[in-house]
Amino acid sequence: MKIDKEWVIDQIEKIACFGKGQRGITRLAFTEADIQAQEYIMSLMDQVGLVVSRDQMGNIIGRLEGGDKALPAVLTGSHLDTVPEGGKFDGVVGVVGGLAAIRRIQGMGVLNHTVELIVFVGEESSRFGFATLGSKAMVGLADTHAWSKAKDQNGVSFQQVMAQHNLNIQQIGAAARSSEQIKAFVELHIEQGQVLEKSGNTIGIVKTIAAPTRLKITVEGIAAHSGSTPMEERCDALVSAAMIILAIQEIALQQAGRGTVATVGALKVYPGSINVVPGLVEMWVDLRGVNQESIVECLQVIKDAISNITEEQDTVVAIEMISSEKPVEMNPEISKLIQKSCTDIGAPYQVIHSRAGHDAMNMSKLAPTGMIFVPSKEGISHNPDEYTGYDDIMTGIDVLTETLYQLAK
Ligand code: HGY
Ligand code: MN
Ligand code: MN
Repeated sequence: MKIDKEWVIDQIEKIACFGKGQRGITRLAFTEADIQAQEYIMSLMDQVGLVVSRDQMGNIIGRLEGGDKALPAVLTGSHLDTVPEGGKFDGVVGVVGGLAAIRRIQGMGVLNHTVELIVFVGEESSRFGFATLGSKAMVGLADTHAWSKAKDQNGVSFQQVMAQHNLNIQQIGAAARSSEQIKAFVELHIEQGQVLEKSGNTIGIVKTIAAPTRLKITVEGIAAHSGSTPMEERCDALVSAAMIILAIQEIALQQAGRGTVATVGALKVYPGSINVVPGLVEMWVDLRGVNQESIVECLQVIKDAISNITEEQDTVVAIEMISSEKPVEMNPEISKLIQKSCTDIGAPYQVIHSRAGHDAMNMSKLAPTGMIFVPSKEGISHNPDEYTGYDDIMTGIDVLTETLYQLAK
């Protein structure tokens, strides 16, 4: 069945309405806007004739039954939740593109293998601090103990949010699937970098996915009166934090040649009043790379720098490792299949690393996994100006369709 570009544009634009704000789209995991987008996709899956269900984590599964039920399924999918003030393409391209590919496959007669479209919940770490919740649950890596203690910025616990949606955190384990059930997983996603745009290629075949190492750093000083406390008698937690942030920037720049990056993306100052010398600062660090040695070295140099700064500043620092995931290689056989689809279709492609994390990182532990990238304009993502041309998205859907067909026929 020919899927016209207008249908794809229409779906992406409709989903973009859920969580649309003054600046960009904010559709955090399990918020009203996220649930609305999920319900919209479930209704689309139903309209298209898929068998629609949710697992115990809340992941949505749309099945196009194959001719031989005994055979393992071929999966595609991505996520609908966004970062705060995000764009309309991150994750959505893989969900809408996956549905468009399945609609095309429906027109090719009944294939042997079942094909499934998955909408993974909670891919972004923005709300609860843990990334790719849904795919972790699907591969049996749910950390229900740590997740049960997670709270969002408003103090609402992950456990409460699950319960609000009739999901029981203690039953998340039942969402885990066995590798016998799944033949392959292929995810279509925007690049979120500028490699494809600069090279003029439309398709990126992902070789390695950089995985996040994340820290929470708490700096303790002494809150004091901003007027009556002499400069030399202060123990200013925010000054120490600022020195740590600059040190992290410097250290990451030294590792940049090995592809490692570090970001301090969130910071909280207490008590946060103009007339109080900050007594406490919390900050969150996101370290990424495809070279594990460089990540480990970067982490060690950051820790050494922190202890020097706090000694000099007479402040106290605690470092909590939130996560430390290793870079993940995509399956060479699946990548070869994607490459063959590109040549058969005549889509210009190249092999690429993913600097962003994805559900495919986890799914690669369950089944042979591959990723297809389409270009991001000026490499912008996690930003209201995130943009991917619809012709490029359609080429990505062409490649995804051909790859899924070859796997499922
Ligand atoms: O943070 C990431 O890499 C992705 O957006 N989850
Ligand atoms: Mn993202
Ligand atoms: Mn994403």
